[in-house]
Amino acid sequence: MSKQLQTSRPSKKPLRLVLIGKTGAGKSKTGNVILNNDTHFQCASQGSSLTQVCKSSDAIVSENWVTIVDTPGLFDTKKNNQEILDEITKCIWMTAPGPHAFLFVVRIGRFTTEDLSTLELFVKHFGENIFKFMVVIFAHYDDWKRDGVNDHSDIKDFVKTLSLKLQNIIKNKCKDRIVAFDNTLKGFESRSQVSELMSIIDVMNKSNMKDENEYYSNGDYKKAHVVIQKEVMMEKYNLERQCFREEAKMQRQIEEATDEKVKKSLAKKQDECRLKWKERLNETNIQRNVQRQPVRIIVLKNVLEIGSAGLGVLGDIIPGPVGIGFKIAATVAGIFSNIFNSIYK
Ligand SMILES: Nc1nc2c(ncn2[C@@H]2O[C@H](COP(=O)(O)OP(=O)(O)OP(=O)(O)O)[C@@H](O)[C@H]2O)c(=O)[nH]1
Ligand SMILES: [Mg+2]
Repeated sequence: MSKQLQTSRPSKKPLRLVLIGKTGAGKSKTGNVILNNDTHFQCASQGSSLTQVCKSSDAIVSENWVTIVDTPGLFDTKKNNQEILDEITKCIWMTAPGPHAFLFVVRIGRFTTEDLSTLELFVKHFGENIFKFMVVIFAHYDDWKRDGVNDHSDIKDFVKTLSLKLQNIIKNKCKDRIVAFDNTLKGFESRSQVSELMSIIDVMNKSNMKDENEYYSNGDYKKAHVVIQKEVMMEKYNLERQCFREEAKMQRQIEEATDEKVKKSLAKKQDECRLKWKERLNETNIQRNVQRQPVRIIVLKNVLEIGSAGLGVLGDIIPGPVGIGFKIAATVAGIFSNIFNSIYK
């Protein structure tokens, strides 16, 4: 290659966050505020519940590549068990190999049994260990201050007014990891509450890393990780084939061109194309795209339902073209990788 290829995406530390909480607590809005853009998640209008399915979005925040999964207020939307399980499977898919933090969003001053039920639903599925990775976000801080029904401007004092059960969750289980969010703020003030959250997550991560668990994981997450890696491999193989065909076609055109000007312009086009392909073939980018595609979740659903059948033989246990695809991809990907490594790495 004539020029050193560079990728335009910065290599930031990935941070995977899951928003949980009851309907109307402010999860989607908080997600937008963290990602610094109101277009990531749709917010509910007064009194109606909006988010119906899990959605993932990402952006760079404080030097991290932050992926946030917004979840529906599972308990309040009266979903049946199967629908709840489907949403949890999606959440696992989108945050595999595991979330660095579960952000439990509560509307300050309105902590109810529904908030607790939502939390319990997640604890039931993910286990008590989830608390090691939990931060409580008190949203609607502006409303609470304006209501003036409290004598406490500090949320630490506010926590002392809560029921003993809630105080226990916050103090003993979440180790006082709390932060107030006024989602109506803009500019510097808005960013400073996000920075406070990021440093709480950072301290929590460091402490969890000492136990060799920077992010939350369980058996389902481990299975999801294996499935995603295989999907990434297949996707990479398909993209490399496309890229190979395009490269060969361009090379032929350059060799066949007789006019020097045309040759030069084709060579320039080839360089631009290689740059584009380098970006598309980047494994982190492929993985990000794979984890964004809801249709792929069906594969994970199959695996979780099959349970202990064994992950090493995914190609055998997953029926149909996907299973066959795994086997073919494993064999052929190696051959293609060698060719592409020489051009694109
Ligand atoms: N004043 C004020 N309004 C907020 C705040 N956070 C969220 N809201 C508003 O509260 C309403 C509900 O917020 P959402 O973020 O949609 O709530 P949600 O938890 O995602 O709700 P579901 O999607 O139904 O589960 C929206 O109108 C938001 O704009 C806040 O800190 N202050
Ligand atoms: Mg929502």
